[in-house]
Amino acid sequence: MTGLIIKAISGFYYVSVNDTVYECRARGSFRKEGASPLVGDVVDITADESLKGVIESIHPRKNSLIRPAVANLDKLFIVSSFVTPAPNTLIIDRLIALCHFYSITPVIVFNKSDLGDFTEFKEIYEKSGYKTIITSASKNEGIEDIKREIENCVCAFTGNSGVGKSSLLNVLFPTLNLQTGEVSDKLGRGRHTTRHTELFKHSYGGYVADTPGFSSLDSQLFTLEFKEQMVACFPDFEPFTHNCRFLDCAHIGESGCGVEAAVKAGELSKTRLDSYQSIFNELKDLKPYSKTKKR
Ligand SMILES: Nc1nc2c(ncn2[C@@H]2O[C@H](COP(=O)(O)OP(=O)(O)OP(=O)(O)O)[C@@H](O)[C@H]2O)c(=O)[nH]1
Ligand SMILES: [Mg+2]
Ligand SMILES: [Zn+2]
Repeated sequence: MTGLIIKAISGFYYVSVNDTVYECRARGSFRKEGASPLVGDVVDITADESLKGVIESIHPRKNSLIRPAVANLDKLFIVSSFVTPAPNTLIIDRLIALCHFYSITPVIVFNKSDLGDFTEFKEIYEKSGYKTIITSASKNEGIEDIKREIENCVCAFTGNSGVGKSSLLNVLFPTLNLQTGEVSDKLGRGRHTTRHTELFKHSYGGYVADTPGFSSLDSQLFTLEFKEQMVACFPDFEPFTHNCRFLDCAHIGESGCGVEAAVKAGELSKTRLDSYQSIFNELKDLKPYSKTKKR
């Protein structure tokens, strides 16, 4: 049988086959091959009447992310909230770059609009051509816009713990009844209420995943492949790179940089260039692995 992994908890994979869910173990060889199954994987399983089974093989993936740990995404909703925690453009921009790298469409969501004004943030991302939605899970704002975006695709909600990912999904699909958590500690950090990634089939054609929130930047951009494609992961720079004086301009402060000029002219947000330069600096010393063996 062929099914979709909708949840993975402590070595068990829950595989949905025509809406029947089988509790599966992965064949031992996956671990040896370093290719563990992921939520979102299409898999072939063998199972018995007790709805227990074994994952025999994983179909080729369109893409896969480490965090959130999910495969075959069409779209990623990058959720921030106005306060506790406040939007961090570097985190948002890293996630957007990752989306471009893996051919996932990013949608930028600013939640908790009942607590403040997101106009400034919305402008940054709309200027760069991204779909940007302002929502309030508490006041039911922007929910229709999210609905339109989740239609007919496999998508996931990601963002810091406490921004309201599960709350938004509960407003969209009240029957999910997902657990949500107070943001109460003094630093305004969420409590990591959602503990695992789970895909839900919904009535608008497709699947949506709630995922555990994170509390810091992660390092999944640290690859040589990403470094080589980095400029393509900032497609909003493209209209301006033609104006760079030097053909090999890296947009890190060279004279006559077209991207910097666009920022000065107000055509591109400074935060986008700041994020690019910050990622560039992180990756600049990354080199192909040396073949020299350790003694
Ligand atoms: N004022 C306000 N509070 C909200 C809104 N959306 C969510 N919250 C509150 O924010 C807190 C965190 O919400 P969750 O939905 O648990 O956040 P999460 O992003 O799922 O967090 P993790 O599961 O830890 O990653 C809860 O107390 C919610 O009631 C909103 O639009 N406005
Ligand atoms: Mg949650
Ligand atoms: Zn340049």
